[in-house]
Amino acid sequence: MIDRLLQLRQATEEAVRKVNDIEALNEIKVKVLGRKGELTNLLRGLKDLSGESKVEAGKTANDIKNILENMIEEKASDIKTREMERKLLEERIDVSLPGLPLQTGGLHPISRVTREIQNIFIGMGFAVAEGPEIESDYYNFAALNVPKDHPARDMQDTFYISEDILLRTHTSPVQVRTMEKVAPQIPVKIIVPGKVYRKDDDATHSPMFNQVEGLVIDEHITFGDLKGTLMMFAHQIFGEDVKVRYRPSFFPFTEPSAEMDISCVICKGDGCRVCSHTGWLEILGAGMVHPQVLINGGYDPEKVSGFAFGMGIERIAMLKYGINDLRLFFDNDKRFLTQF
Ligand code: 2NM
Repeated sequence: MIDRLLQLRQATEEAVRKVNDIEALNEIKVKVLGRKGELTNLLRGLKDLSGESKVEAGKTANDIKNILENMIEEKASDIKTREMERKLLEERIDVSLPGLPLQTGGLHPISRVTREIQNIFIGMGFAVAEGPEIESDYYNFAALNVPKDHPARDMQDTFYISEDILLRTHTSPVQVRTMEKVAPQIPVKIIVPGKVYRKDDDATHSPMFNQVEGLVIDEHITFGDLKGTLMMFAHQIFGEDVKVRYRPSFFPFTEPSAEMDISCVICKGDGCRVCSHTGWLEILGAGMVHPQVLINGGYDPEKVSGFAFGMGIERIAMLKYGINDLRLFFDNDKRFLTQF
């Protein structure tokens, strides 16, 4: 009996040592310790023994049962630990691997330049005003002294919604609306950013583009105020080293009128394709507000005077960033837009 017990112990220990998965280990456990297991069967045979040998065999059988149970228990926990380690290794995440870059949104270059222009004028005491893009003939043309036979009023140049309603061709109607609202208060110091619409469509003209216009009204406003304000603006947006010059021009709503040029930001004034070999770039139109426009806005031109100006944002942005094709702003190509 003892021999058979020792033999069973040795055989079982060997089998347990060799086994590597939990199912096979369970099979051994059932085969030896189960209800019909080999050790259980041997224990059943104890009842045929008697005296000393029964006691001895019983004790040995119980010891072996405990030893094997412990061994199988330990082996099971070994297998589980190894299985867990294998799984962790297999599912390991390399936390040092750089993550996928997040696609973050950003401002359109036109929005950036608009804000930059706004901030420069806010720094000089201007307020920002906005108004409707669908306008009446009165605010867009008549109040601004634009005569009935002016080419801008032609169907060819303006998007008409009806005979009297149109898409604004400049943001000046907002200046007139502001004057009406606040007159005869002084001073007026506003800039008006926004979309405007003209019936052009080619490489250098878009049917929709963005403008910033400005208006100052106060006592004793002179052309010197206009020059100083716009020179400050040019230096802040293009750099202190740019030169400015003014040329006479014509607008129905200003008298006198002028155009401001800056020394070419590409060639520094030497002459290149961008400045048509003149060394100068036209960047805005301006002038002293026409007395009739002041009257239309509710001001007395005998008591106050003013200057006004207007510029195209796309053109400023193209010069600032060295962009050669206007259509890039409207294509929505992320390869272009993500550069800003
Ligand atoms: C320009 C050029 C010159 C202008 C005039 C006015 C108003 F309403 F005050 F009369 N607003 N904007 C103006 C003057 C605009 O754009 C090239």
